Amino acid sequence: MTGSPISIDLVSQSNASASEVLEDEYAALGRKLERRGIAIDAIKDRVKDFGVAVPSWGAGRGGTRFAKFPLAGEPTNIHEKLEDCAVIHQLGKSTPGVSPHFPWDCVDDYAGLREEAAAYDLVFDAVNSNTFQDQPDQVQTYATGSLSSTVEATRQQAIEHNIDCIEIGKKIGSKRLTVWVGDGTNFPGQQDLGRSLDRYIDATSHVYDALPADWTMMLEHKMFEPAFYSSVIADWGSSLMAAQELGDQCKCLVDLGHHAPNVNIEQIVARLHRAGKLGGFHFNDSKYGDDDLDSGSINPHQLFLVFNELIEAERNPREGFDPSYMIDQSHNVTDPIESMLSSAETIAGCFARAVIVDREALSAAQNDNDVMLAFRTLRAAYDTDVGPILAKAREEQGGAIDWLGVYRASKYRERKAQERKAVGLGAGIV
Ligand code: RM4
Ligand code: MN
Ligand code: MN
Repeated sequence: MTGSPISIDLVSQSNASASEVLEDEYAALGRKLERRGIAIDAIKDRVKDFGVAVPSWGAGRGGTRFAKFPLAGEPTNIHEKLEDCAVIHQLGKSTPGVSPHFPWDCVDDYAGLREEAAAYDLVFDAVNSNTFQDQPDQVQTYATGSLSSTVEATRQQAIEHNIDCIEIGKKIGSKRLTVWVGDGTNFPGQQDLGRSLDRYIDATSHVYDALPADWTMMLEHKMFEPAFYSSVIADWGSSLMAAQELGDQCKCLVDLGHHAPNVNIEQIVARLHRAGKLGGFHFNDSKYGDDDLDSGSINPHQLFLVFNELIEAERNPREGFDPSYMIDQSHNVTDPIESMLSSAETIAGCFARAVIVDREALSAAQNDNDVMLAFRTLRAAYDTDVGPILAKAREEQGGAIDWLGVYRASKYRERKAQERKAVGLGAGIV
C-alpha cells in the first residue's frame, strides 16, 4: 500500500477540532515574539523547511543486550519500515528522509524501493554500512575488527561492503555514507593503539576513493561498546584526524549518545565546524552511556545548545557546511512511531528555539563580557514555548496538530498486528 497510511479525513477532523485553540495560542505567542522583534511566521517557515531523517532500524522495537520485547505489528522488512516512516512523516511533517542500514535493508530491486519511498513522499538519506556484525554468508569474521582488522582479507571484505553500500546508495538517491565501526579492544595490550588507527585510515581511504564526486562520507565516533577498553574511532579527535587525512569529502558525524556523561557536546560541534568537518548528527539522548533514549527526553537543554551552535554555524558558514540530521534511537518500551514523532517534535522545537535567539544581543553581551546578559539572552529563547509554531507548521502542511491523538485513533498499529507476521524474541540491536 502506498499513499497516506493514515486516513486523511481523520487528520482533518482532528485538526478542525483543535484549530481554534491553536489559533489563539499562536496569536498570543506571535504578539509576545513581536515585542521581541521576531516575526512568528518567519520562524514557522523555517520550521517547515527543517527536516530530520528517521533511521529505518528505529522503526522496529530495539532491545538491550539482555532482551527484546517485540511489539505486535512492528515492521519485519524495509517495505513495512517505510510504511511506518510514512506514518511518522504524514502526521509530523518533519521527517521526509529515511536513513537505511545495510545489509539489514537489502532488497533485490533498489529502483523499485526508491519509487516505493517516493510514493510515500519519502526520500533516502545517508546509507549506513554494517561491519559490526557477522552475516551468515560472510567469509571473514569481524570479531576482532573490520576496517582496522589485523587481517588483510577482513579489511578488504569491510572495504567491499562499504563500496557495495555506496552502489546501493546511488540507486536509491542517497549522497552520503555513514561509517560506524565497532572496532576496538577489550583488553589492554590486545592491539597496538596507534597501528590500529593506521589500518583503519588506510582501509577507509579505499572506500573514500570509491565515493562519487558529489558524495560525503561521514565518520561516526563512539567512545565504547562493543569494545570496552579502547575504540578505534572513540572520540571526535580520532574522527577529525581520520577525516582530515582522508580528504574534503570526508566529515565527522556526531551521535549525541557516543560521549562520556556530561561532555560538552556543543563545544565539539563548534570545534568540528571550525575545522570545516561537521558532517551530520545522530540525535538521541542518554543518561549513562550509549543509551539510545528518545531525543531530548533526558537533556533537552543540551539539544538546544547543540542547535544554538548549528544556527551560529549557519550564520558563519565554513567551507561546505551542510550537515545532515538524523535520529538514531532504540525504542525498547514504546511504540517506535510515537517515539520518533515525539523526538522529531523535540528536535524541531530545539531548532526553532535556537532560531529565535537574539544573535545581535548575544554577541554584544559576549563582546562586553556581560556574562549574565549573555546567559539570559540564550535562556530567553530556551524558555519560549514554541509548541504553537510547530503545531501550526504541521497543520499547514497537512500533518496533525495532535499527532498522538490521531495516531492512536487510527488504530494503525492494531491493524498492522493483524497483517504483519510476528517478530521473534531475542536480543535486539543496541
Ligand atoms: C551504533 C551507532 C550507529 C548505528 C548502530 C545501530 O551504536 O550509533 O550509528 O548504526 O548503533
Ligand atoms: Mn549512531
Ligand atoms: Mn549508538
